[in-house]
Amino acid sequence: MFWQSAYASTVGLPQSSTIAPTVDILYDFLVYLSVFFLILVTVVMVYFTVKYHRSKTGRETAYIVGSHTLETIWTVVPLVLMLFVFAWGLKGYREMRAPMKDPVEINIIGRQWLWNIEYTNGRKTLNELVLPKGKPVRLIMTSEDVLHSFFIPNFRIKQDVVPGRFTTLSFIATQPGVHIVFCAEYCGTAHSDMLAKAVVVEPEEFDEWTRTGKLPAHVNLNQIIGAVGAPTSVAAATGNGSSQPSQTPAERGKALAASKGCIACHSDNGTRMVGPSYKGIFGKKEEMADGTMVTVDENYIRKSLMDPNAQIVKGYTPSMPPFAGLLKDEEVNDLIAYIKSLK
Ligand code: HEC
Ligand SMILES: [Cu+2]
Repeated sequence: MFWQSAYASTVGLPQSSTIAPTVDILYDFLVYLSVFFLILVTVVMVYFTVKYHRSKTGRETAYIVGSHTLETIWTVVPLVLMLFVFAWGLKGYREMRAPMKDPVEINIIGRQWLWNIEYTNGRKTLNELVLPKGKPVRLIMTSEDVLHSFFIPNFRIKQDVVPGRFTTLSFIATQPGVHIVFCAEYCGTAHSDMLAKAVVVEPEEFDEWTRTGKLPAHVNLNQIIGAVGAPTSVAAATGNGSSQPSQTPAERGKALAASKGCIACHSDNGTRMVGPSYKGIFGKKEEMADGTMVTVDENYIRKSLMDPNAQIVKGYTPSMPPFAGLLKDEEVNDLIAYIKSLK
């Protein structure tokens, strides 16, 4: 029956990440609250319809001008309820957004209509996100063309993927197996085929996979957990993860820094040149020429490359040429990985 699948696909999904129960409890509360008021309003309405029916003789409609008490009640009660739900939602949101300790970082580039995924050792996959069970993971995502949205229903996480900047998702997956990933932002004709699989394995199996590209034998990529009504042709093009990476993104970034001429102005060993050294800048708080403080993160570096004069590091002249249009998204990711590696 349609209502059974509707139920299963909204409230009956497996809870496969640490945040999933937090999201579900609030969702259930909203559903039960709505049902409570639906019943309350319906019962009162039906009761009044019968009680004050026109056929009842000997009654004259009273002239009622209003009631401040009633109006106050039906304003204040929903207000309090809404604020309560807001505070509860905010708490969950902040939990989701809090930075995690030593996450496994994974770069994702969305494009019409697939997901390119790359790990810090250079292993690349198409539409196949392999994850270690019970370990913090941080996805660093961007889009090459239009807006996409990375959505793993079983994990209860969803984030827009935006061209020209990075957005991130942090989570801990708890259930081994294969989970479906949807693009949740309409992005053109093949949007509904923009599917991927999140494959959760034990941490040792994950390490093995990042080294060799071999998933453990017990993983069946066609057995998707809790995918009610999901298309059977999910991401047919999964799994080119078996090709051995020849270089890590950081190594490619180092080569790029040379070939794109960055080394003329930037050192990797802390020496000040025309521009600041890359060494140890990632994650640092820096002062800009206008006195504002910024934290060097992925978005800041991207901005520094594309539009260097938007934010000038204090003590330097704005002499860096803009690289907008000269660097591909992959190259920006590689340069960031390189700068990150210079601790
Ligand atoms: C002509 C010299 C020059 C070249 C070439 C150059 N930069 Fe810069 N870069 C600078 C200067 C000067 C600054 C500091 C002023 C500013 O913030 O724009 C800077 C700032 C930066 C910052 C911010 C550093 C910080 O401490 O906040 C990053 C990141 C950066 N450059 C990366 C690069 C990369 C990557 C390339 C090559 C693709 C590159 N730069 C090429 C001169 C250069
Ligand atoms: Cu999409």
